[in-house]
Amino acid sequence: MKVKLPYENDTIAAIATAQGEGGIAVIRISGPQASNIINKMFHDDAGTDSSKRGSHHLYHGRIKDPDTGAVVDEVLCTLMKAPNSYTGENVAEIHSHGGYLVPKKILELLIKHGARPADPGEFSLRAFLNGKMDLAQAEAVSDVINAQTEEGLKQSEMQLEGVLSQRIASFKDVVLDLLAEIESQVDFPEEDIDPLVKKDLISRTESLITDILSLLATYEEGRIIKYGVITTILGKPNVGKSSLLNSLLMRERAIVSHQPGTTRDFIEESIDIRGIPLKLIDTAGIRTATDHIEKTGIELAKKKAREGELLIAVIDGSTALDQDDKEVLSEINDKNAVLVVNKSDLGLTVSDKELESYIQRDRIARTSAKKSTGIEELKDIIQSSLINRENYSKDGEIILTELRHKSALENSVESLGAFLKTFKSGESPEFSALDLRVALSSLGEITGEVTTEDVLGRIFSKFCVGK
Ligand SMILES: Nc1nc2c(ncn2[C@@H]2O[C@H](COP(=O)(O)OP(=O)(O)OP(=O)(O)O)[C@@H](O)[C@H]2O)c(=O)[nH]1
Ligand SMILES: [Mg+2]
Repeated sequence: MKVKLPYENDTIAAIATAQGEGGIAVIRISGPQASNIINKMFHDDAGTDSSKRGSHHLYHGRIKDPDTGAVVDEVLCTLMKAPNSYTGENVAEIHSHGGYLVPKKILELLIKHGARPADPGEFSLRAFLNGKMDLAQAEAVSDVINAQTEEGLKQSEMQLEGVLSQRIASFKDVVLDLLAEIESQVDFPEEDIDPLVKKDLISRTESLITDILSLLATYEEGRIIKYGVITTILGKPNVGKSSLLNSLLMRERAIVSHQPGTTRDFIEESIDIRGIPLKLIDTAGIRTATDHIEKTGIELAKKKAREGELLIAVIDGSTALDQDDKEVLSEINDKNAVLVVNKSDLGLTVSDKELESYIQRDRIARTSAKKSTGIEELKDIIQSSLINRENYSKDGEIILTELRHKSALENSVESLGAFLKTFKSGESPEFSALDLRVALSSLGEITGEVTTEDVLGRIFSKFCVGK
């Protein structure tokens, strides 16, 4: 989306619900002409004069084509007058019957009578521009819609509530205080700063840097929770890869058979492991195959393993390691990997000692995919291989999920570091104040006080239409 500031305040409309079969659909319109346009086509049951209809009331009635008088649908309609609406403008919502045709017809009527089709995210963009929410909150709207796990949703809801924004505001307060004190010195350039005051300013800056760094450390977890991890299951034929997939999913998704070479193509499934969304890929067993289709499947399996962020290598622990297993284990290399020693119910013959040269002991899980044992331990190992335990957030703590926020915080730490350096070396207060101003502006980028048309365009174009 191209955003041009200042924003032209026309009237936009879109279908806000997912297209397709459904009980109801919501068509939304926002802007100065919203009520005029709605009043041309909505007729409530009581025949109320449109000027007498209350704001934030739900009216039952009909949408009629203003040109022909033909009834389009029986609907519920509400008008939310500015500034008390999502966008801060006049907003109307029509709740019509669902499906493809009815909402499309209503949207066409709105457009014919003066509205413009909304761009993706344009309602939220307007909400941001009209001060209804800050930029971090607006970003959270799309995160709530796209959340893949309960944990991801919880984080997005917290960000939407403004928890991250408050944290950033508390950082900004510290910088503003520092700035006020430093700038008060500008008027007395001939006097040196009291050493006690200087010491205090330094220690406040240092503790601010520590606080920002501790928020930055949560990004590892945040990124994973938001975007998920592509995870490939790799192993020679018949070791139980598909059984393991089924066991993790707790349903019979993939075909399992005693015949080696059962899985040919790869199978992709999403799963929530301890709050982490994994895209789990079951692949064809790795061996020296002669069959063309199987060979292609094996090449694909290796490719998937190299592309994935996490590798789950599987061996049959009830039999000795052979050349095919060793080839699979060689794929671990320097990858983030977990090793599953499967078929533990048959008794394990492969020892840790044999596996040590391939992988650390704490990355080895012993399972029986057939009996679903060892699966919880495997989940623990997957979780700890993705998120460093020390960085794990405490319950209810906000974490960083957005690269944009991470970069801005890193920049602010850099500027605070530069401030410390110049300030400690006794540079003029005016000079050190400059770095504090840059730090403040980096923090302001997160909540959107400092922003550009480009940044806004990039953020809101990722939204769906109607949000
Ligand atoms: N006893 C025992 N048998 C298992 C276990 N896991 C899988 N099997 C059996 O091993 C055979 C192969 O299982 P699959 O899950 O199809 O193996 P795979 O690794 O996907 O095999 P390919 O798709 O051919 O590469 C089946 O007969 C499974 O029932 C286990 O933990 N214990
Ligand atoms: Mg299989």
